[in-house]
Amino acid sequence: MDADVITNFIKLHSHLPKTFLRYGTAGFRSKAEHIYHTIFRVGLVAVLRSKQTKSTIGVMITASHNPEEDNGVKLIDPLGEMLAPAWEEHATRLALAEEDELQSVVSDICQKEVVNLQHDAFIVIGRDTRPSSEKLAKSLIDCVTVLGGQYYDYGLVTTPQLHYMTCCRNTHENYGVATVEGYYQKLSKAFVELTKQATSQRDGHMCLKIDCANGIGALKLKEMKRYFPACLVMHIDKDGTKGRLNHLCGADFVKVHQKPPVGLEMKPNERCCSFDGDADRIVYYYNDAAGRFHLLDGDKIAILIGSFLKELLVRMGQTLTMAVVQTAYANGSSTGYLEATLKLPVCCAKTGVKHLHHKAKEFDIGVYFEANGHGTVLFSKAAEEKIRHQAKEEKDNRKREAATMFENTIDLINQTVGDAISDMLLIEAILALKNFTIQQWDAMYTDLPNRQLKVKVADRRIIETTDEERRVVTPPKLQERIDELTKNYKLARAFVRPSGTEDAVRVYAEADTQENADELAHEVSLAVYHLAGGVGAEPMPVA
Ligand code: NG1
Ligand code: ZN
Repeated sequence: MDADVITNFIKLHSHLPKTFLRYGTAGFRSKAEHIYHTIFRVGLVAVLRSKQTKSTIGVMITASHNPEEDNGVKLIDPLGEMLAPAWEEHATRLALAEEDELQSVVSDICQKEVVNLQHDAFIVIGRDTRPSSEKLAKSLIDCVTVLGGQYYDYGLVTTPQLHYMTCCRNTHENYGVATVEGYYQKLSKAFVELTKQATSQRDGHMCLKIDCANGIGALKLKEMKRYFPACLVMHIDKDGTKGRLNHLCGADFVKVHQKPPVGLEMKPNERCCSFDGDADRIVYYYNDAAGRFHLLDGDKIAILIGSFLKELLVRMGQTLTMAVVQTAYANGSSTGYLEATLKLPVCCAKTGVKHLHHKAKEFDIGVYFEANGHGTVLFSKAAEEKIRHQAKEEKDNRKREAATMFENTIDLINQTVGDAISDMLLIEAILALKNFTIQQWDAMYTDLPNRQLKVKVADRRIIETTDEERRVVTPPKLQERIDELTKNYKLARAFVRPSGTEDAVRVYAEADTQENADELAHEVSLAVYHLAGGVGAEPMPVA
């Protein structure tokens, strides 16, 4: 990249206010007005990464479940995965570099990463429905063009759709056709094939109300509707025609507040689910006949999918390795159920999908879900080949049928990243095949009551953790205090960690009753406030 290119590149954005954002768990994320400068630097990172990998790189503009006035930008690696850790650091360096340092930072990265600047660069771009996203996408296109790269703009797509497109383009469309239609066709075909044997379809069991968080999920589900069989009845709610994005609705709201989206009408026992703002998370829920709210979060989803896959493997007579990857936020009951009842190995990873994804790759079949509903299943290449071979060649009818179902399940899953649409279809298919109601699914095990809180501190980085974030190392007295508090409650567990996406420390507690979980979470919040430099008012007790 010669001096002229860099000069033209700087001209494009030097007038914009500079901000000091770092590439975190969710890429760069902040108030939208802080992203305008950063987007240019992201364009530069994308071009360099594309030249280095000789592959298409994705750039998604979204702030997911965060408020509408926020925005963010995230890079997608060639196989649809999160950006490699070394490049997260390069991205931060390039985002923070002063104009007069840029050339030397670029040269340094090119040297370290062996980037041949003569190679072509190709970037695919996608954005969510935030008002600021369109302008950011335009800036990104200007940037890629000035840097001599080529691009394709997918416009409004869900985050997982752009991950899928990136993977398709880099696998010669082995993974699927790199268009939105290709995505709809692949998923709907797999869904129709998989549910062929389900008897419950005829009883109207595949009837679902969907809160789309007033986001992109609504647009895409409406487009996709004509690809589905008539037996799948979807009522799309919170479609963006009235409310604001993620405001009092969406998967994050439902999970954190443990209540339905405000204004969503729910009949007793009606099956409902919520997407988040960019449709990469999903949680299910219902109100029972007594009006009590039941949440089926990422843990319950992992168990439904894990048990289904395990049953198929047994029927197929296959002995592939399989595990479920969770985080510290997984409900203790879910971990117990996986280990004791389903006899599935469980691993704990740090918060953030890249950690879970990485761990899940160690197995032939790796099911991973964050409790907040972000997750998917990964299949090793060898496992996939074995299963596809058995579906074709197996002589035993029962075994072949199971292998065919497994094959369709693989095609229904978006292996690149958690995908609300794909997860929803898989869950609906499994419920139909098992002839399960949402109540029966919920009854597989009972969650321990739990509570999540946030505490503001002067500098959240003073909290350092170990053991996959389950224990605090600094400040030194904090873990001791958490242990003392936890001892006072039955079946209790609590931990704290600095958020990777917000300026806050997150507190999690679970215990035998909701009152006890609330009390413990409040006490631990106070400990954080006093021992880790809390700012503002003391945390309030929770109702
Ligand atoms: P932080 O802010 O680091 O807790 C949140 C979620 C993560 C992940 C990221 C990315 C919780 C407790 N944390 O991270 O699981 O989804 O956002 O969006 O849900
Ligand atoms: Zn999201």
